[in-house]
Amino acid sequence: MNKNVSIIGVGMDLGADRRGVDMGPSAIRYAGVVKRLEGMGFSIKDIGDIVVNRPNQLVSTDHHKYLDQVVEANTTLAAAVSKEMAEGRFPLVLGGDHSIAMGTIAGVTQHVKNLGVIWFDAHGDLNTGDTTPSGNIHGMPLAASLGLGHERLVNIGGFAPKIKAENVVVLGARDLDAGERALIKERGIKVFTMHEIDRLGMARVMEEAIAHVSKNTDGVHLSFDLDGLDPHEVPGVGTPVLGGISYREGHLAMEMLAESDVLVSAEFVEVNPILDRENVTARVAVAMMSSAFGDKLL
Ligand code: HAR
Ligand code: MN
Ligand code: MN
Ligand code: MN
Repeated sequence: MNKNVSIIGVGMDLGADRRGVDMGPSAIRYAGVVKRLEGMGFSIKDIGDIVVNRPNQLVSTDHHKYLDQVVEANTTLAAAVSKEMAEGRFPLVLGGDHSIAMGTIAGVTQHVKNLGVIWFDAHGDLNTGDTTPSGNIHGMPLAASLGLGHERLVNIGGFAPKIKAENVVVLGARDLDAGERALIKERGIKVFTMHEIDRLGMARVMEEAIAHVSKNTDGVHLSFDLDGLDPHEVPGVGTPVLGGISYREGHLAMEMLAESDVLVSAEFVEVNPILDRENVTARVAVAMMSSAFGDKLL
């Protein structure tokens, strides 16, 4: 893996419409991400946080809360990610609500033509303005990256679509809305729900997932929503769903990803320190990162 890593924080919670994940980047830094990765031999450049403008009241544009601010922050993020990659560095983005994946992926795909994506999440994030039950944009970034939904979200970074449905794997899903289920079937998106993880085991699921996202792609992006893990282990997430991936399974998944050596970029999102205890969720995020980056026990 690329030994030069750029950390980019995005302290945004507008896509979730609930306070707390704006402090995610601070919590992850406090949990020692820089030291941990430096200890593994990585050269870390922390570029700090992207500026996010927060209005003092809710602004909603037809089924999309805070559309202007989310588009603006993601446009800035896409440029920052692209700049770091142009300098030959691996972007490691710290969220923030999951809407920031639109900006990360828009930046990465300026350098990687056919990008595979592993979407680690309790949710599908495959809603559009027509199907969203909440108007929260963090439920839409995977759809937008596939070119579906509001044209301003779809065109972040100035081009669309960013990725192809056949190059995506969703891992850990257990709360999918009706519109998302329909889209998964219609587009044939590969989804390993908790049912498949229970049934096949994480090792087999990851073998299949890695093969799927590596086929006909030039690199893989890891979009890691901490709520993919079980809330008993990571209570500090905005939208917890019971019955998630265990610490051990998540850890194994990340180790297998490291062994496959396909990652070109990664983001860790939805850490909410307000709902956490003793910053354990951010500490788990750092542990998952170090495994994904090839930390070895022996
Ligand atoms: N599916 C629901 C919606 O679109 C909830 C999604 C959001 N939560 C997340 N994203 N944390 O993964 O409103
Ligand atoms: Mn998500
Ligand atoms: Mn989620
Ligand atoms: Mn739901």
